[in-house]
Amino acid sequence: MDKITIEDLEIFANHGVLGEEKVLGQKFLLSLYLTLDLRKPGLSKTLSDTVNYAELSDRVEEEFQRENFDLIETAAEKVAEFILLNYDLIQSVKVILKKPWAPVKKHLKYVSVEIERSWHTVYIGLGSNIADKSQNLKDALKIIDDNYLCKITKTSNFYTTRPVGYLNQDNFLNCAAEVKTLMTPNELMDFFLETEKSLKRERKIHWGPRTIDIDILLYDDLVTYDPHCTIPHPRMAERLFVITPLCDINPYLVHPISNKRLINIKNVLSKTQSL
Ligand code: PH2
Ligand code: MG
Ligand code: MG
Repeated sequence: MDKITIEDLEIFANHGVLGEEKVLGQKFLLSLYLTLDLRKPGLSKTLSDTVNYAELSDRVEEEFQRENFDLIETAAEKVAEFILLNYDLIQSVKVILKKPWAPVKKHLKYVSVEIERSWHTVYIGLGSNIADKSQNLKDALKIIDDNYLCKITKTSNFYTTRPVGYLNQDNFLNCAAEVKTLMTPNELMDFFLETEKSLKRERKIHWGPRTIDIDILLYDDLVTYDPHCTIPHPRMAERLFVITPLCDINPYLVHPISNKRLINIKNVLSKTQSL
């Protein structure tokens, strides 16, 4: 991917664990590696098709000086987040923050931290079979979209589906959504568990009735084997109530383990299952 680079931007600021650092301030060198598509502005010759590096440098400097942090880790994290939240064209950013006058009782060139942050594309599955099912799905989608680290970019139709697994319960209403997020898989998982709780989800019967269930199905091309946060969702490819709404959003998505397109998975499942 194309990049705009700003290297060793000099900023005077007051980050540091020691009181003296907060009072006196010191020099920081900030390097930014911004990933974005430069083909369009390259051909259109138009500034609004790219990021104005002069304007970005000014705003980043202002943001960097706005608050004083103990850790350069925090200062770097805030810069990455500021850039990704304020510049839609930027997909990812590497931040290197150097502190050449770090209070270490030795000669050194600098102390630095380096982080890389980016937007992630996540597909989620939602289900409800208690009370106002449609309202529950809408409430959950709204809570997710209202979180500043998440944007819902696509939503599927809502489908009435027969219960799978534990059969002695009401029909479900299921849907899926595409989410752009800055959260890690574990942060997203915690956020969804909290959202389920806030919508009065109670866990009594495994696979039993619920006001809302929010599952992470896919997170970029990631494959994890963490039992608390398994991605892709281990049972997604066996369930028509998951695959059908996902196909509304993008039928050509490829499952990163089987390497099969969702539409092919759906066609095979449809031979033995119905919603
Ligand atoms: N969720 C389950 C178990 N069974 N059946 C349908 N139709 N829809 C669901 O969302 C569902 C289910 C566990 O998450
Ligand atoms: Mg589920
Ligand atoms: Mg769940």
